Amino acid sequence: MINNPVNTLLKNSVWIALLSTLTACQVFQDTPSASAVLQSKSGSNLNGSVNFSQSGMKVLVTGTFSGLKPNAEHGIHIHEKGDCSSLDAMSAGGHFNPANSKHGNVQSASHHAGDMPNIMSDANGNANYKATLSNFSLVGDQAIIGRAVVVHRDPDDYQSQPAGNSGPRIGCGLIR
Ligand SMILES: [Cu+2]
Ligand SMILES: [Zn+2]
Repeated sequence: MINNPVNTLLKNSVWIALLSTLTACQVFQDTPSASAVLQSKSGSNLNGSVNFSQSGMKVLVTGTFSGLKPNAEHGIHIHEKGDCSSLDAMSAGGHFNPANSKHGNVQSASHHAGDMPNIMSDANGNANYKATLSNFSLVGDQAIIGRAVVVHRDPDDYQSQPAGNSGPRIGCGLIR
């Protein structure tokens, strides 16, 4: 084939189109998301869902809840097992803790990968939740997909071991 300038231009255009398509796919794969629909547990009336969206090294966590005790804080964590089958959600195991750390506030030096800030409910027992966290991920060895998000009746005190003394597990959802 003769390598004239028009042919070269055409070939380059095809390559640019192909590369653009590949780049678009790559960007899509680099921003994974996941969600969990909560099942009420321990005899609670909790309803809710939690969404996770990866942005670089951070995960944006958003959630909506109803049926909580009004005007109160409630612990919420990632638990290690994606098993919400038991009535008290104990089947979900302990806090996700691949680094074998102590339980604590996500803003302090020592905390589990699965630790999160408390939910705050309003006067009607509803809550909107939003937190940007870097202690877990949707990809790699800190990944939470396939694990469970658990909501508790009481506040996490961010100190007591091994789980912040946040009381019964009133909701559990598989992260997928
Ligand atoms: Cu928990
Ligand atoms: Zn913990």
